[in-house]
Amino acid sequence: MDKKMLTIDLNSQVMIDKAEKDGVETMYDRKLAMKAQCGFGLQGNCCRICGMGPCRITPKTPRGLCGADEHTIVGRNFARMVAGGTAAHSDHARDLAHTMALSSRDGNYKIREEGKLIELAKEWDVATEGRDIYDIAHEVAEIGLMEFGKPYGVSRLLKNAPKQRQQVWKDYEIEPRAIDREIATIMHSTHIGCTSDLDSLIHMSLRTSMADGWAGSMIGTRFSDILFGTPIPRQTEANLGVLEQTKVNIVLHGHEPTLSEMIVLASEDPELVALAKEMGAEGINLAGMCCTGNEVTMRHGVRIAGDFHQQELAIITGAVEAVIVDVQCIFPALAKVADCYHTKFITTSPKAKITGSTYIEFKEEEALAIAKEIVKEAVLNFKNRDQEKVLIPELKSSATVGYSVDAIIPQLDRVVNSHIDPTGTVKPLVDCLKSGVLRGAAGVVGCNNAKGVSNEAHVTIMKELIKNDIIVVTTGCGAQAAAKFGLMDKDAAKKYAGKGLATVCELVDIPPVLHMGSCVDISRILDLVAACAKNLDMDMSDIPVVGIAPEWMSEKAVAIGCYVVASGIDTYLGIMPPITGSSRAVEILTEGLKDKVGASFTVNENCHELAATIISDIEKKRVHFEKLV
Ligand code: CUV
Ligand code: SF4
Repeated sequence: MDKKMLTIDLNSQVMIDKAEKDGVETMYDRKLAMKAQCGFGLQGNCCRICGMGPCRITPKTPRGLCGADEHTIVGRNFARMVAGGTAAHSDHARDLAHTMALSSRDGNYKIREEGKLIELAKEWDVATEGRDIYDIAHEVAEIGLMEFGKPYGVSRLLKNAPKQRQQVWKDYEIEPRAIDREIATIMHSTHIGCTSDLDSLIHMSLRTSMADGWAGSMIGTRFSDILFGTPIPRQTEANLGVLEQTKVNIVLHGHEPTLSEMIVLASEDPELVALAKEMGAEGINLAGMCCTGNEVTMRHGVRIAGDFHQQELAIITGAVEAVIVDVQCIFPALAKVADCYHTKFITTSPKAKITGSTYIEFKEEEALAIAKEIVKEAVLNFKNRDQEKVLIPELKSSATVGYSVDAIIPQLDRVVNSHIDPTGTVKPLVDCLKSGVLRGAAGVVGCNNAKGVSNEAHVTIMKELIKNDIIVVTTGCGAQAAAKFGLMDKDAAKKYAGKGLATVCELVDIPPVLHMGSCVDISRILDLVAACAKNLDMDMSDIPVVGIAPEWMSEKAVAIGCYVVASGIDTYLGIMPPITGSSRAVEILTEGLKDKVGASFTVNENCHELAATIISDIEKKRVHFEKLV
């Protein structure tokens, strides 16, 4: 098979050829080498939870040594994926809460968004009158940190949901308690000899995922906005073509804005810019990758180098002086690829030390100084670039990004600088949904998965949806696919959108696909759907909105899928999760949950069929919706 057929991105195809020529192995080589994947693993019915295993379920051995059947084994594995994903997102949020606790008027981390802090303080019953903004910030940070380990009570963010949805959570008993507690409970309950009941394992998975969506991720986004500013629309470009021949190229990859914000500052430092010129470069060019890329493009318009599947390919351009990473979604392979070029692969987090990388530990207390040290490493490395090994592919697309809820609402309202009123100002959006000018809204999110062709499902599905007047909001690597393929260009509405959506886009001057941020920022999508539902006095499950993860791969994505379903939003996956070993698990997740939370999963690995199903389901949902309005 031709490796290049494994991606639809033309730049990636050029780089796959170059890798071959340079003798560098990439994920695409490893994918072809790994011919058959383990069938038990694919179905989720291999158990390695205790030392008597691994136990694999077959018709001849229908139970593990302890007697666990396929339903128990699949359920436990699934629950552990949710726990892993919730842990990753929430630990990211915890770091931001610690950063807010450190914030000070003359320190590296300041309060940028006082209004948002005060709004949150009021929500959390923190006194604001006559107090120093930093005292308020520190108290809010402390309360945020308590959400991780408080001994009693449930997430304090649940009350942002419509009351109907809160009741569903109460009745089904999935209101999450402290975030760490939910994760620990899953690890405990899936230990050998605890929960074997599948319904209970799935119930637990949903409750834990709620600690991600309606606690960890929400804290992550709110605190990031308070510290670094709420995104507003801005212009940028995306794809490997944003790397520059004549500048020091730094790729920022990973997740937490605490590091990347400081790198952005450091890269503008006059001394470092002067040093770059001394080295013979014209300046310093930052380019983002994965969710860190999303964070810095949303807040600064930093251009996007690429997505999860392009991390090796960026280095293969031979033009990258440093890849700077913190946590999550970083291929360990980057160390080896970087070795083939002059690129420095710089890890910074004690939570993600990678063999073969250069480790410079990032500490929030000395943030800017360390960021400058890291950028300096990159700048000094420019002289080592081997021009003969450089090939920067040409393509890049322009995109308008930065659509936080706070930006979308006034834009749709055509009122600039309006303050968000969670019940009032979504009216224009709600009216478009009611009248059917917009048939519905879809959140298309998530990763790239080598089980399919990189970017194909994202781009196919998004194009189909907008053609059918379904407005798309996106985060994560889905957002990067949209940006790379021109779907975030304001001209995209004319080219690809149906008549209704195109009219709305032209009227309010937005692209048909809106970039809402990183994966953690899916909390923004929850806020938006909740605001629409409240405006209509409906449950979130009553309105024609869907969640889609066409190319998901991470445990975080599994947690996200679960909390989106738990929020009453039907969720469509383009990759089958490892659950097919249990017919009952499939039945509960794709059907049974409907009765409990008003939504469920649909899976189809054919993206054309999946798009058609989504469109027809949205139309079905409209019938119900139109009766209610
Ligand atoms: Ni957090 S989780 S590959 S970077 S979206 Fe991209 Fe997004 Fe998946 Fe990772
Ligand atoms: Fe086997 Fe049971 Fe141990 Fe799993 S927990 S490895 S099924 S004995």
